[in-house]
Amino acid sequence: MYANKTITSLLFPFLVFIYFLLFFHSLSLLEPYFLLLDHLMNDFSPPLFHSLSLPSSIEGHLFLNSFLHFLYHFVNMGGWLSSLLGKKEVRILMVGLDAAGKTTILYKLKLGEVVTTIPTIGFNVETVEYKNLKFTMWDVGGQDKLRPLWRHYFQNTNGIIYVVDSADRDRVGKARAELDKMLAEDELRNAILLVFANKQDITNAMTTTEVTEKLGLQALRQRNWYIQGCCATTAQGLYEGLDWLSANIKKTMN
Ligand SMILES: Nc1nc2c(ncn2[C@@H]2O[C@H](COP(=O)(O)OP(=O)(O)O)[C@@H](O)[C@H]2O)c(=O)[nH]1
Ligand SMILES: [Mg+2]
Repeated sequence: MYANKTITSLLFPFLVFIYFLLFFHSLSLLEPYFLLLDHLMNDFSPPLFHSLSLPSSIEGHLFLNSFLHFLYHFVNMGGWLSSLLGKKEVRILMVGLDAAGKTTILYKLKLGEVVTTIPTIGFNVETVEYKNLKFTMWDVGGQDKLRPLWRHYFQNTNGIIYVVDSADRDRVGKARAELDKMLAEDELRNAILLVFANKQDITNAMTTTEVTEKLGLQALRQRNWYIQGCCATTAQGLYEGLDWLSANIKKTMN
């Protein structure tokens, strides 16, 4: 009788806890719909409001918008919880020569706010965090004096995105040299490599086959790599590349 009571008193809070976890998790599954709704509200709000005869006044719009934001953050909390419980943090390093298109890619992905930090003069690091995903990015090919600073960002990197300007035939040799130096770093030995052959929209740009050859990718040993042609300004090819990255990072993390 006494033991029974103890078990029940322990079981109840436990069940309540599990219930809340499941509740938040199920909410996180709805996130894409909330995002879509939010997007629609922001971009097409006047026609949408008229057609649905929702309040078209500024106050009404603000109210709906903040309500959606509240819902969105509420839902995101579920995502945060489930990432805390299950998924590990994923770190992606995006590097390449200046003007390759890295910043354009980062903004095009619309993952959130891009934060620029300048720890030392001449070393700009841009970061974006999206759920359990951390993007860190900077230009390579500058002063070698700054290289020791990079190490700090290498640890626990799951994937490298190397961005190449396919139209820049003059500097592809330099791009190769920088890639080789990067891949020689011990902390990056387990990181998989995605090469974005960017600016495919420019006539006479090198094809992915040409970029593969010029970077010497075929010669890479013990490195899981993939090359994807893309155009950062139109986002063409970006998601195909990231699909490969996420599928292959998943494999290494299990
Ligand atoms: N035509 C074309 N221009 C691009 C493309 N991606 C980036 N650019 C341009 O290249 C320049 C450098 O891009 P940016 O993102 O600042 O390069 P980063 O130095 O690697 O960050 C900018 O003027 C971009 O608009 C592309 O796919 N096609
Ligand atoms: Mg940049």
